[in-house]
Formats: sequence, structure tokens, C-alpha cells
Amino acid sequence: ARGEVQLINLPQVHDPRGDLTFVEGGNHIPFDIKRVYYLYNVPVDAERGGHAHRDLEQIVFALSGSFRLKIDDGRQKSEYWLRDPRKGLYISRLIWREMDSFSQGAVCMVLASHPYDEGDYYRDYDGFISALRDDV
Ligand code: T46
Repeated sequence: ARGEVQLINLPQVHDPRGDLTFVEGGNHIPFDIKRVYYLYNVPVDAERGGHAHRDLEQIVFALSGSFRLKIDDGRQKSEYWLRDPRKGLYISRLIWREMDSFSQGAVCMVLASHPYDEGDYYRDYDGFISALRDDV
């Protein structure tokens, strides 16, 4: 898929001892998970993202705290406030994303379809727009 974002709901096992949420590859996630990374110790005034990917698909979670994800498919912009560890935002390839307004102590976990590859990034907005135009 290209230019698609969608909220993914994970199961929650509620328990007086605490809640548990799980992710199963091949079940909850529309791609094979090749990488997991997380952002933490993020200053509240930090801005992250500011790029798009040629091939990478990801699902972004706020495991703790909250932050804003601004999404741009080249035609429409939208924004999501992630704050529920059960709800991840699926981001397909060729989506521009920016992140800010991290709460104190927020932890952002990302499931990714490929290993890290700097060559997969469009870090320049005009480059992203022309890549969209060239993608058939
Ligand atoms: C995204 C948002 C949500 C690695 O070496 N391995 C990795 O897996 C990643 C993600 C990054 N890096 C290096 C590359 C840079 O030198 O860590 C540095 C910071 O990466 P970046 O500026 O891309 O970080 P963010 O937080 O702006 O973006 C990241 C992901 O790159 C991106 O795909 O969607 O988180």
C-alpha cells in the first residue's frame, strides 16, 4: 500500500495485576516485523521525523505518555495524538511524517518492515513530492 494511514487496535488483557497488550507478527501487523526501535528521553520541545520513506512501512505506538504525529500524503494533511498503548498508527510507504509535543517521559515504540536503511529516506519535502509523482 502507498499513501495510507490507519489506526491498529491491539488486544488488552485487563488484570488487577496490571494490563497486558501483545503483538503477533502475521496476525495484528500487515507486514513482517524486521526491526523494532524506540524513542525516549525526548525533550518536550523536540521535533522528530520530517521525512518519508520509499519502501518502509511502520506502526507507531505511544507505550507511555503521548505525542503528536502529523501526517501528509502529498495531498491531505492530518494529525493524530497517540496516547493509548493499545492503539498504533500504521504508516505506509510514501507518507511524510512529523512528530512533536512529546509529554514528559513519553516512550514511542515503532515496528518496522525493514532494517534501517538511510537510502530509503526522503528527508527533503520537494524530493518526497517528486517521488510521489514518479511512483506509479
Ligand atoms: C520514523 C520516526 C517515527 C539508526 O541507526 N537506526 C534506526 O533504526 C533508526 C530509526 C535511526 N537510526 C539513526 C539514524 C540517525 O542518525 O538514528 C539517527 C536518528 O534518526 P532519525 O533522525 O531518522 O530519527 P526520527 O526520530 O526523526 O525518525 C525515526 C525514524 O527514522 C523514522 O522512520 O518514522 O522515527
